[in-house]
Parts: sequence; C-alpha cells; structure tokens
Amino acid sequence: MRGIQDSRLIPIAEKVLGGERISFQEGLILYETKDLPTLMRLANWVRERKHGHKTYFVHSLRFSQTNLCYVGCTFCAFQRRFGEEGAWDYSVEEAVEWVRARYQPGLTEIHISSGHHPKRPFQYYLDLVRALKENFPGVQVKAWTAAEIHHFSKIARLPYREILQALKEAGLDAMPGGGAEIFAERVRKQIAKNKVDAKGWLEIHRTAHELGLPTNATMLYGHIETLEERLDHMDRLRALQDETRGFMSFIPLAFQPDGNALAQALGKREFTTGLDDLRNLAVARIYLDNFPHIKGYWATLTPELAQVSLDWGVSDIDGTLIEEKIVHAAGSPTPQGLTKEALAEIILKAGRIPVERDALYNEVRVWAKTPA
Ligand code: V47
Repeated sequence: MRGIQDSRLIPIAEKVLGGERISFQEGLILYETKDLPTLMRLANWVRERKHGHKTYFVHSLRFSQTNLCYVGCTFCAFQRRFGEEGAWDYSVEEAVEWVRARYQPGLTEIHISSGHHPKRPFQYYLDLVRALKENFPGVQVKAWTAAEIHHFSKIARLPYREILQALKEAGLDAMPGGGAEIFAERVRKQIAKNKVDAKGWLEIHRTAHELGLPTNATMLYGHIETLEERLDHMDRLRALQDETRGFMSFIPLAFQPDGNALAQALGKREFTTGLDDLRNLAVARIYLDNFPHIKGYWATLTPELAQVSLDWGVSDIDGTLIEEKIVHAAGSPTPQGLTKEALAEIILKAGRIPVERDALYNEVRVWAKTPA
C-alpha cells in the first residue's frame, strides 16, 4: 500500500493485506495514529474483501415489553421504577396489539430489548415469543440481550442452556448484542454493577451459538473507558468468535449523554466526535477479522455519519428502527425510524449497493437502482 504516513502502520498494513490477524499492541497503534487516511483505507479494504460494495439493512420494529428495571445502569435513560411517570409493562395481549398497530407489510424482524422486570415469570416471555410468531407469521423475532437472559435464568432458577433452548423452541430466531457495554471490570462496576458480568455475557452467547442461535455483540463507548478497555472488549469477542462463529455483527454504540446519571456525574454534555466514531469503527473492522459485519448504527452516529462510515469498514447500517426508544431516551437527535427508501438512498449515494436483509443476513432484496 502506497502513501502510508505513519511508519508504524507499514507492518500492520502488510498483515492486514496478507489476511493476517493483528495483535493487541497493533490495535492500540490504530487507535493512536494520526494517519487516518491509511486507517480508513485498511478498514475499507477488509470490508470490500468480505462484502464488496454490498451494504446491508433490515426492516425492523423495535419493541420493549417493559421499561421497568431494577438494575440501575448509570448510562441508561430508558429505565423506570414502578409507579414512575412514563413506565409501561405490557401483558402478552397488549404487546401483540402494540405490534399490530405498527405492523407494516414487508416487516422482517421484531427486535426486543427491555428492562429487567422484577416480577414477570419466565413463562411470560415464552408466551410472548409464541404469540408474536403466531400473530405475525414470517416475521423473525430477535429478542433479549444476554443481560435479560441472565435475569430469566435467575427468576426461573434454570441454567442458561435451558432458558435459551426453551426460547428457541418457542420461536426465537436470534439474539441482539446489547448488555455487553464494556467488559472490563473497572468500568463495569461503575456503569453496570448489577448487570450480568462479562463472563456471564460471554457464556450466554457461547451457549446460544452452540444451540444454533446467531447473535450480535455491542460495545458502549465514549464515556469512562480507556482505549485499552475498548480493545480488551473486542479481544474477548474475537476469542469467542474463534470458537463458535456465531456472531453476525459487531455494533459500537456511541454513548448518548442525556437524562442519565453517568452523564450527570461526568458533567458531560457533548456526544462522541465524528472522528472518534469513525476511527472506532475502522479499528473494529480490522481487529475483529472473524466478524462478518461491523454495523454503523445510525441512531447513535446520525444517518449522515453512518453514510460516511461505509468507507470506514461498515457493511451494515442496521435498519428502519421503527420506534427505537433506548438511545432516543438518552438524547439521540436522530429520527425515530427511517424508511427503507431513505436507507437505500443513503447507501446508493455513497456509491454502495443497498441489500435489504433479514435478521439472519439472508438477502431479501437488492436495491439496484435509485428508488422512486
Ligand atoms: O446494552 C443504553 C445501549 C443497548 C445508552 O443486536 C445506550 O443489532 C448509547 O441491544 N447511549 C441495548 N447506548 C441496545 C441493543 C442493540 C442496539 C443496536 C443494535 C443491536 C443489535 C442491539 O443500548 C444497551 C446499551 O449499551 N444504551 N443507554 C446510551 N445512553
């Protein structure tokens, strides 16, 4: 590769172009370098080797059966306590009606992530998956983060494997990647001390993969974590993916600083910078060589930066995100949903090929031309 300004990137580029894995120390160099054009070109090279110009998105409804939660993660502006204004807690019937009111033809997935309800029994969640599959046949249910699976395991007093097997039998298609936050203990005890720990999160995903349930993995960044801790997070994911190959995508989530205790404690008002977001995506694309996709999550990046991110390693921009509430509660200034046409346009105008997919990355439609 010509034109490398930072000589420390020369051996890294050789490795990347040769299909070799980079080390932790080399990952740190990628976080530090001022040679951003080379970083971008390397990430894009990996992305194009894996997917060419194809860029994926999904028609997705976001649903949370409750925002009641006893966990108290300090970054979260979504959680509510019993009796608090704005709290909701749907029965199975109410959940089905909520989805029906927002159902659109061509909807592909219902993505569920929610609070840890202290009282609902595990049976409720099985009934909910079954009811959604029965009422909306053909729609895939991608539901509950590892944090919620851990909670189900506690209330039902059953091992992770039995919880996941029962959910799969009820119709669960895949799991979202939330609840990962930052694995490092130092950070976790400050931002998510009552949530499943790193070992539990990884164990749940390992078990899901063994049962044939594909999953994603997120990373919440831009708060109190160090760059080493971001890489450590990716390193643990890379190691698990070597064993199971069950992760579909990695989703860095830029911390949104409104209405949460963490932002208040930090006195923090600003969002992550665009360059930090892009660099982070590029490092992820290069470091996580065994992950099929790096997602540019437009609800935290903004649609504009998500479009730019397609040159920085990103091959998926998630989707229509109808009714996204978690990052919007924390101040995301983006729309609460985009149409498929708008997403295809964003991708086409970046010179890439929009591919509508399902929750499992099966292709639904290639949007070859600019939509009307
Ligand atoms: O784990 C909460 C994050 C996650 C904030 O699998 C915040 O495709 C930023 O699971 N600022 C849940 N992020 C969302 C989730 C998800 C999201 C997108 C794609 C996928 C996928 C899964 O939301 C939580 C947490 O990290 N979150 N509060 C906040 N203030």
